[in-house]
Amino acid sequence: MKKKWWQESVIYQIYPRSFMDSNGDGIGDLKGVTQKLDYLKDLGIDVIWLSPVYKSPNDDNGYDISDYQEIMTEFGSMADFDCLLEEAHKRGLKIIMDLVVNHTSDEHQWFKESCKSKDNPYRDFYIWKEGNGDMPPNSWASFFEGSAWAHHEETDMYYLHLFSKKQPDLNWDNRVVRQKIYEMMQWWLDKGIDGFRMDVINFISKTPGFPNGKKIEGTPYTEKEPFIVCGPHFHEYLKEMNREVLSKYDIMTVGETPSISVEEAQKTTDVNANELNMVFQFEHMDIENEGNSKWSDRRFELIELKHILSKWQYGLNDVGWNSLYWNNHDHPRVVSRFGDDKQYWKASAQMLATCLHMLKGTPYIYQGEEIGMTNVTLDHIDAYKDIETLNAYKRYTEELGFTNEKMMRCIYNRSRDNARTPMQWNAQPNAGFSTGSPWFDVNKNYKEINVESQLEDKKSIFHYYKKLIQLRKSNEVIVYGDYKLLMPDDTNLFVYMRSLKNQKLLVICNFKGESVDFTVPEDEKFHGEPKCLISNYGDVDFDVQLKLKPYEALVFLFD
Ligand code: TEU
Repeated sequence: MKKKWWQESVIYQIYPRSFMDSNGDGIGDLKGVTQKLDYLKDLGIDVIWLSPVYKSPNDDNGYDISDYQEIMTEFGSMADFDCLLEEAHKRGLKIIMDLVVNHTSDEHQWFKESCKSKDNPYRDFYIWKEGNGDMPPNSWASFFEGSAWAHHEETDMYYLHLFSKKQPDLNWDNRVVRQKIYEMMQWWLDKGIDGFRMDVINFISKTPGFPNGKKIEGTPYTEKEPFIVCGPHFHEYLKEMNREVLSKYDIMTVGETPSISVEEAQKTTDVNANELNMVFQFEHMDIENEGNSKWSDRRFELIELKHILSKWQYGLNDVGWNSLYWNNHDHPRVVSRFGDDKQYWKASAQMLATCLHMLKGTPYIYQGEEIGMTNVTLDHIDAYKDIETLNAYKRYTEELGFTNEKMMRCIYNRSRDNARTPMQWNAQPNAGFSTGSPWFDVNKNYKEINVESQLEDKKSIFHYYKKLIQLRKSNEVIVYGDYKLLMPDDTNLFVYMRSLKNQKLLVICNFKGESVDFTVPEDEKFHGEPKCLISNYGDVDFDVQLKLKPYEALVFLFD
């Protein structure tokens, strides 16, 4: 396979609302991002993924777009965007934009027109259906609670919204809709942006007839996934988009694809398929789910995590390409989730970084991950902002019998707001994020966990990430080596090997807050001079038997 720049890159996700506020209004903005470009350059990343910065009423923090070609007023102006792009490019950093085209905001001009009458030219831009008597057209639930259909009084019909009521789904089966989207993408690409992260892109093609699936226990709803995930025209539309837009530029694309299977991911990311470069699979993000619900207070099990990640490593080894991530704006902070954010905060954050960055694929870092930012525990539900969290709290406590205590535990465990507290820049008020009053609470631990202190400390999590990124640039085996899981049944250690030509990389990660013994499996032979490439407690000489410290990570290169 021909090598690609995006395979050798490391991508850094910015959630602009919480990154850096340049004008003291409490909300992060584009000028704030520009101010921090040198910081990102120093970290060593190659590409920035900007979460949505378009005009939006912010029902879902910008994932509800009312104009794709305008910048959200709170974030600045188009001139600010152009300046950011230019300054990023000057530093050799690329920028990819979030492309949210499964749905728009209900305040988008297209939707406003669509609502006017049944024969409005824009009516068919969205998915309108007659009700079933007094009931919605089918029994699908929205991802944000309640029916996935909203009743429109004036025309007495229902429109589909897989997410909030204010996020009506576009009708991709309408050729004009697709054409409008492609034109808009082209407009951004002609500005010089370097690609797209495509929001729930595998939901764009729905099964005609909108059938009900299996009943979901304890709810009035039925399963919708079989009819929305990688639906009948999914690949056809992606190929069309690629032909008409993507293939004309040297860019990268990553699809956000909940519930995607390995087979579908292969079909989507196969270079010969001409669809997308990579996708975000969700299996390891759903690891603590209870049945269909993410609202659990369970902790993950390492065996299961190893099994999932290995499945994806093997599955996309020859065909396709993996995106590697522990975090984004929708998931809890990894050091709290799979590590220990108290006693072994630093060691476990570094171990987790090692474990992810040595896998095969393109690594993504979510803002604050590089300094080990943690989950947040706000005292009261009223302090939370995320629409998914707030709606779930209401339904689980009012209808499903969860006590406040139980639901708050689930929220501490899984809420998207864990990832959305402002970036911790220094120990000044509001963590240096804003001179005003931040739109969302700063995590109380900002005096201990912040960028400034970690820049000074050569042994910090920040410097460890920096080294991991540098290693990728100087060791092809990290990018292209084949993956093999060792010791699959070990409940404490995640051990794997990467190999390319004569080189072998042995990665040993201790997921336990205790010492654990390691013995090289008998059938594995390592030749050549072993070199410790990186480790989080100081370098160690290779031996066939080792004692790993709590959350220790060791990477040996055999050359
Ligand atoms: O997320 C899609 C998605 O699957 C999430 O809603 C997910 O189910 C949930 O966050 C898990 O808790 C994308 C965006 O990343 C998210 O921020 C948006 O809310 C959503 O699409 C709608 O645009």
